[in-house]
Amino acid sequence: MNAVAEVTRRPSVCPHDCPSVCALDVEVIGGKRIGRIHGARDQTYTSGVICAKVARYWERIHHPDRLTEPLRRVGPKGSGQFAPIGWDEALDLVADNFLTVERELGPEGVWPYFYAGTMGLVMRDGIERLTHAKRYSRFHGTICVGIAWPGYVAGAGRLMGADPREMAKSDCVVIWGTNAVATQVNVMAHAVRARKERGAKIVAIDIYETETMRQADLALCLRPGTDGALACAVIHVLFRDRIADWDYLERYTDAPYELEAHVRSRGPAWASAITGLSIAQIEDFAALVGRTKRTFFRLGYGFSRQRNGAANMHAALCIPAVTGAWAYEGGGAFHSNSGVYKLRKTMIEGLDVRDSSVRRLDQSRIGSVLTGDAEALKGGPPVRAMLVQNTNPLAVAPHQEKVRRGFSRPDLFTCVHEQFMTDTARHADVVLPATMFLEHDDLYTAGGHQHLQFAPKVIEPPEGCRSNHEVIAGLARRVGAEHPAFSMSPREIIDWTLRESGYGDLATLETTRWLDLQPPFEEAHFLGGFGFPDGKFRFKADWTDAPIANDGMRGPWREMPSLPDHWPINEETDEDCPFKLATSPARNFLNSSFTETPTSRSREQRPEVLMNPSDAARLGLAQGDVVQLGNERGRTRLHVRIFEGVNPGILVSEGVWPPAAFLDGWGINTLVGDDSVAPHGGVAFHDVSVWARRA
Ligand SMILES: Nc1nc2c(c(=O)[nH]1)N[C@H]1C(S)=C(S)[C@@H](COP(=O)(O)OP(=O)(O)OC[C@H]3O[C@@H](n4cnc5c(=O)[nH]c(N)nc54)[C@H](O)[C@@H]3O)O[C@H]1N2
Ligand SMILES: Nc1nc2c(c(=O)[nH]1)N[C@H]1C(S)=C(S)[C@@H](COP(=O)(O)OP(=O)(O)OC[C@H]3O[C@@H](n4cnc5c(=O)[nH]c(N)nc54)[C@H](O)[C@@H]3O)O[C@H]1N2
Ligand code: SF4
Ligand SMILES: [Mo]
Repeated sequence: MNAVAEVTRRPSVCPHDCPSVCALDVEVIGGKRIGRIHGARDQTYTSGVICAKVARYWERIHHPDRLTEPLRRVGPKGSGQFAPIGWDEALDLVADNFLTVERELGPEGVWPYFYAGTMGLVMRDGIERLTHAKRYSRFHGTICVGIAWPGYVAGAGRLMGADPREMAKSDCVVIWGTNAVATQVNVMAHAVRARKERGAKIVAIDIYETETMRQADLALCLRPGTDGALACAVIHVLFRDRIADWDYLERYTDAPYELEAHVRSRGPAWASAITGLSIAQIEDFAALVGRTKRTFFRLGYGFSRQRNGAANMHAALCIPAVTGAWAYEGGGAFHSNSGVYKLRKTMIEGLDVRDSSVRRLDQSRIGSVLTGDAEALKGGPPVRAMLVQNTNPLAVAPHQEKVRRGFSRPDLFTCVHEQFMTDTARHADVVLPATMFLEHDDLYTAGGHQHLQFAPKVIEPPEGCRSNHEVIAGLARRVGAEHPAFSMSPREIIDWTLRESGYGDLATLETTRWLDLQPPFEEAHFLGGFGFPDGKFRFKADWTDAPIANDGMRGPWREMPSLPDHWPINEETDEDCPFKLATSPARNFLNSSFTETPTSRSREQRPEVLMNPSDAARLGLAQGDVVQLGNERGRTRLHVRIFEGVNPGILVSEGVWPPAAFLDGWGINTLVGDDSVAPHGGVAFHDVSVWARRA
């Protein structure tokens, strides 16, 4: 008998590290397998649109290479030689090692390490509860938002902005430093709607011709790390041509006269020399945003991944405060809404047992931490044991040579909880198989919008896989960590969190699927004042007073400009390293995730570097030749793609490919620095000086 399996639709939420956090309708076949995934139509931000890689998620969740049994290392570190063991045996082994390190070095010798492979709050952040309950070394998450957020809050005082759905009501949408077509497709959907329905202009600002740039009405392709100069020149024109909104400036900003005087010497000619844009392009852009009150500045992460990125984010954010666009629906700015939720995370993260005197180690400096850099270790003991969940530092973290050297240390014990045999898992002593989002319950906030969403378990996991929560609870029992949430279910933790935060309860949220927590117009547009005691937008950033969680001042923060400026602190090119490299996202991958799925893999083909034809000719390179890139941190070989859409002297390599996909086995992050970026740390992924030669 060959009965046709029944297809049902179940609600869910995309767990991947993407500002869109889409509401999903998932086809479930015969109660067991996943079919096509659709965007939920009635969630007003997702509005039925999701990216192609998640629509074909069956490729990832039913992938034949998924990890389904705990493994113990039997060969040298990184060799990939493992033998299966039982769950109890595996957890005992991890606990024994953690207890030994604790006895010998104190609890700070253990460093639980995680990131946003899943954005579900219970599965992502539950590991913090174990950290705090045991006083293990704390984790300072800087790799993604570390530069951008301080730049935004230095001006606005709070991490929120105009309702992102208002983009559809704008007359001009400026997509600044984000390749939205690839990285958060919904931004494009709303902007294109504004173009169709109201004739809105779309401006894109990037350093090469991305798909987003191709779809824009005005595409500004500037030199990497020069957005601050562009912003200054725009502000110069706004004052010069008397299109600055002085009523708004007087009422809502801290130092408009100083700003006006300051940008007088920073006009289009000055900025043209720095940015590489023409004077006419800068004038046109300034006139457009100055004369279009409903201009929506959608500020992305990409342009913050420079050593001067925080200053540039702040500079760009100053523009709508000069035009007064904030006062209009469809006007203002948006970077992230992470500041709107204000959830009580006591149960999820164990905040009630957190000891602030325990050292915090910087996620981005994992290579330095693991290779014994005293400053990165904050003068404390070495790290000798790690639990890694939801992240793949051997591919995604900067200065890969140091990271790999660290993970290869014979005296370091590593447990990696993963869905696939990533590079990080391959270097582990114990590998544990993890569930995927459709196989567990979780609660989701978002960066790119304002919904709080619940996603229930939809199918059973493969036999052998356990959720992050189960692993954390299982380890807690074995290492003597105490907290009530270790014996609660994810549903109980979510219910407690919702109730205590004033968001009803889980039963209700499960029925409604999401809560729209967008603050009222007046608040989101800061019409009652910005997030500082005097309510004023700060043109004069006080970098030591950023109202955002941080771990103190980092990098050359003392040299940061206060008023918007071009801050020339980025890696210089010179005779030895004449190219600037950016490591921008690949459309079909999400960081290192989806590098394992067949369609994504075949669309992206292989690691490549985009190079202008004139540079290629000078180096004697033809399309598809192998090129070697290097700097003082290391070198790697990959194929060249000759491309007119990247300017001479600029190189772009898209995607965080597994190191093994490169000809020498060294990933693109071999070239990226792990020095702390001002003011609070983070990685300058798109600010890399390199040499290039025919290999
Ligand atoms: N398909 C896909 N989607 C993703 C991801 C992915 O890897 N692939 N990653 C996810 C994650 S974790 C995040 S944080 C977001 C990030 O998404 P985005 O906010 O889009 O940030 P980036 O991907 O870092 O870079 C965006 C663009 O900034 C450009 N850029 C680099 N330097 C500069 C500069 O100095 N000035 C300007 N104006 N532009 C510059 C890059 O070339 C790139 O095209 O995307 C998420 N979504
Ligand atoms: N060169 C370069 N490097 C970059 C960037 C760049 O632009 N250029 N971007 C940086 C940015 S913005 C970020 S945010 C980081 C992100 O870096 P990562 O956080 O490492 O992101 P992913 O590569 O997606 O890896 C997440 C891992 O989590 C696993 N995972 C997913 N869900 C679960 C789960 O429920 N449980 C467990 N145990 N595991 C799970 C996935 O299988 C995957 O291997 O990368 C950074 N690295
Ligand atoms: S656009 Fe982002 S949030 Fe939406 S489905 Fe794709 S990866 Fe997930
Ligand atoms: Mo990120």
